[in-house]
Amino acid sequence: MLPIMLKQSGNYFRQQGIALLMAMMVVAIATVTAVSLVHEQSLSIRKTSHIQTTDVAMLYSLGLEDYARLILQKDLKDSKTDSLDEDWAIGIPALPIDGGFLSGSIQDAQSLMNINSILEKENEVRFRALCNNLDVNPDFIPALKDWLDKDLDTLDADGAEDDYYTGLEQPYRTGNRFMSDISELMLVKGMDSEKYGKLKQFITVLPVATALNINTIPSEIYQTIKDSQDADKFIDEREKDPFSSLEDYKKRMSHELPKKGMSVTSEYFQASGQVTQGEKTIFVNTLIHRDKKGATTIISRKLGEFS
Ligand SMILES: [Ca+2]
Ligand SMILES: [Ca+2]
Repeated sequence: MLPIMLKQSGNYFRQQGIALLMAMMVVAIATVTAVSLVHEQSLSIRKTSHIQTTDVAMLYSLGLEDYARLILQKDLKDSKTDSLDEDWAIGIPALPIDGGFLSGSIQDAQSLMNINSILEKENEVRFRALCNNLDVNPDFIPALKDWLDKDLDTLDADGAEDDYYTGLEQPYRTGNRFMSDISELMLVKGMDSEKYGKLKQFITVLPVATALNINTIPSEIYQTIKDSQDADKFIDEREKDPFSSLEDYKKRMSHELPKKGMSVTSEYFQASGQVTQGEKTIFVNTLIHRDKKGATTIISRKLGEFS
């Protein structure tokens, strides 16, 4: 019996893990729903069935968000690094609920290039390499830096500050601060939907400059740090066993990474969910910060209905 158990143990524990996740999620959703329903009853609000359906879907969406926070808190107690073989990285497939179904996933936001960081030279160099590898013309980068920097001095001929944007047919002003949503990039001079489409899956905006987590970055981001010939070995090594530290990386890959801006842990995670109730589908995209003690904070939330 024992050899069979050992042989099956990986799969067995994986299934146990998923069962536990489902239980945590049901509790999270039930708690949010119960609290909200009591609140609604106390206000004695009468609503049409359309609004009620949307409201229930919204509550399930917030339940998914609570579930994401719980699983990230649990993760910090269970592990010292963050990698793609952990429970938080297991997506929730379409799960039946009363009147519909829901699904969700969590992505490590530090697996992506944080374009709010590109005022730092080494990050600009990496971002330029990403553009080059994806065949994206980098002519918008000076204007992006002007958008992020606080002053109104144009960097060079490709740069742009208020003078440029206020002269447009539909005028607006330069940001002069970190972006709060990646779609803001579309406002920057020189950016267009083709470039945005190619870059979008590899970039993000976070409220502070952040390190890249080498246990979660895609090969395309790795290739902005190290030569592409190392990328296959890097992904193979990481799949065998996530890197426990930058020192561990050095031992196994036989070279060092830049000391600055690299990590094996993450603090920012993007939780995404979809809830379908009848004909309505609600989506939620929430950026969560988890501090070193495991406390989670919602940084931003997009909650809406697919039309
Ligand atoms: Ca972890
Ligand atoms: Ca500026």
